[in-house]
Amino acid sequence: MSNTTGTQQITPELRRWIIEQAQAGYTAEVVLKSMVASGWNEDVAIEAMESTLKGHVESQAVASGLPPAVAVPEPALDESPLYLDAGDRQVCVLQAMFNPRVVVFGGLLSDDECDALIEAARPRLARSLTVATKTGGEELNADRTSNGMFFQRGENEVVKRVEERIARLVNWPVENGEGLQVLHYRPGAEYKPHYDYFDPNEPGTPTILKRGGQRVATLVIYLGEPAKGGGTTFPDVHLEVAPKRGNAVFFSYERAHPSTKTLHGGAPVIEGEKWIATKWLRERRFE
Ligand code: PD2
Ligand code: ZN
Repeated sequence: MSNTTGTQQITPELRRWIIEQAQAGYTAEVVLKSMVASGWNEDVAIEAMESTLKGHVESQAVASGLPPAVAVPEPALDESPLYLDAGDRQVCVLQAMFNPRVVVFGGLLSDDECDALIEAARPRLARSLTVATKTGGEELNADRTSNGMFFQRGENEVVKRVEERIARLVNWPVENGEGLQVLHYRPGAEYKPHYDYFDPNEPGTPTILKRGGQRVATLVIYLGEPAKGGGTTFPDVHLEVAPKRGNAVFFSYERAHPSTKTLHGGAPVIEGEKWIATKWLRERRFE
């Protein structure tokens, strides 16, 4: 029934016509008006235009060599709620951007939860490694001068609670998440701009993808705030998110490609110390 809405059918001819109108430069508003004038129900016309143009853009993207788009986590922001119900906590929506998809949350964690994660992580910190995409192993990286550690998924009560809250907030199964990673940045430490997805052109990537598929979204939670510096930057759109304790920045990427504009980095800390917890979300169960 995907091509019918009520009694009016969205035919291949209609889809072709919609694409032709768009290619001829007519705006969505003009095309919609003309469909309604010729007898189409407005809701059917909108659905026809949205699904047709989305499908067209996707097939053009794949035809031009981009990896196909996949489903990604997404908070329920359709009616622009000020708060989202994350199960055991109401989380504030402070900012939402569509391209790149970036959402800033306020009050995702309490101060006690931030402290509990820092204290559990502190004795286990080591110089951060990144995945070596050439081999699929891990390596020291000069672009990432923080210290870090990974919790196992569900490792302790706070980790479990936070993971369940995140799953509810962005509508993505707990099982698709990598373990929470805690990072500590001292003055001068930074994480140079990078993409979080695995580069499809690197030889080690197929091995990495066997476990859970691609990364499709990231949540960076600020646990401890520096006095100066240490924001999360998105250079393609000149955005910088302030590292406010308890807040978090979420971003998703439906394909492993720079067209998602999800290049991002951790700016150098200038004064004080920055602590974050990063949750990377995969396409499928990550076991
Ligand atoms: O610390 C950050 O703000 C940051 C920036 C970019 C963290 C990550 N990436 C990450 O953990 O992926
Ligand atoms: Zn990152």
